[in-house]
Amino acid sequence: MSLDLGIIGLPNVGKSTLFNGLAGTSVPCSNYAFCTVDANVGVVPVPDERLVRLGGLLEPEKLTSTTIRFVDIAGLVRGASHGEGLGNKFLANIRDVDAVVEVVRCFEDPSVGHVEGPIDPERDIGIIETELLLADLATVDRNLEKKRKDLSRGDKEAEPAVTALERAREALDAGTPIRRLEFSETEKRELAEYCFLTAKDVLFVANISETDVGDGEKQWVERIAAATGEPPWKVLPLAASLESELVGLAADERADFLTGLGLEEPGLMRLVRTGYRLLGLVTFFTIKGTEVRAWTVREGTSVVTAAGTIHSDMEKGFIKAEVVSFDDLVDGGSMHGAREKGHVRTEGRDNVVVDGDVILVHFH
Ligand SMILES: Nc1nc2c(ncn2[C@@H]2O[C@H](COP(=O)(O)OP(=O)(O)OP(=O)(O)O)[C@@H](O)[C@H]2O)c(=O)[nH]1
Ligand SMILES: [Mg+2]
Repeated sequence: MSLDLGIIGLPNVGKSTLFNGLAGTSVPCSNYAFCTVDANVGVVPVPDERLVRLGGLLEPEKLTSTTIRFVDIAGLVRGASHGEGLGNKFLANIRDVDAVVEVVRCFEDPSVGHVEGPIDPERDIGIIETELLLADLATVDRNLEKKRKDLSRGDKEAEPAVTALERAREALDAGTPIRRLEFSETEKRELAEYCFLTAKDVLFVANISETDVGDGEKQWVERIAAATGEPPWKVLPLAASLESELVGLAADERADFLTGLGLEEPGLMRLVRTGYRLLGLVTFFTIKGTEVRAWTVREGTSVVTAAGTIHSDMEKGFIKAEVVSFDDLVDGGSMHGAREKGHVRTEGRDNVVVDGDVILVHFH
């Protein structure tokens, strides 16, 4: 799998600016609301120090990163569900993402208008939450009606869907995002097809002023965490305008630029780390012929399922896997060296993949 993130927020909060900073692109960003109409999609390699180390150690011809996909959509406004602004049809562009990145404007800039007036993260978060709740409510109503009809026509199979949708409706009506509910496995299966927006995990990006980088970040993180009831680690303070300036720089200039700002790494790295933590993702590596490659799976994935993400034949014909941790491979200096030191384990199909595992799959 590749991590798939949808970027949302009010107009003019810096979504496209952030997208450019993350995806290394230059889609239009400008000081007027609804600059973005059609969604921008960017796929970027996930930076991983370990992959670079493996490259140095094993000298493969090809190093392939795992990827992350960003979708930047139009700004949502109060009343979007009733057709205000661009409406909310474009939310369909992010129905199938793994998680949502909500950009909250925390930068003051009189030259960049805010659709609601003064800077007020709490108000903005409330507006977006309401619009997402209403979008989901519309989805529930459309489908609940259909399923109820099926049920009344004697289609017993519609029953679990009706029950699950009724529970979702009750929560949405009370202003509760679907992700806060506990569902049975059956209910989860029934609801999965509707791709509810409020069911998705959310990572908040506080788009702060350049002058708030460092000491000024904390206040924004605390405010957003308090307003959302989420733990502070789910709020990432970033200055989108600085991130987008990084894009045009060469690697050494980039390092100087970051150091000058007192930053250790680009926002992309921090966002990847938070995104992986949010979704419980881990990275494993494969060495095949002349290629060393990184892959992403959910925590708790068995090695046979992980093999399936590489190729379905590997899952079907799975025999066994040779597994060595990244540190042990580095210690051995090569696969051969790691074997000699007894670092390489032979594992069966149910072995759980751990972050940093280097895996060699044997299959028919
Ligand atoms: N001062 C300052 N300006 C910023 C920052 N981030 C974005 N901007 C400016 O704000 C304006 C809007 O930025 P966009 O990235 O287009 O905003 P958006 O959220 O994509 O807006 P829509 O596509 O209209 O929904 C642009 O003029 C940006 O240069 C920031 O961190 N600081
Ligand atoms: Mg935009």
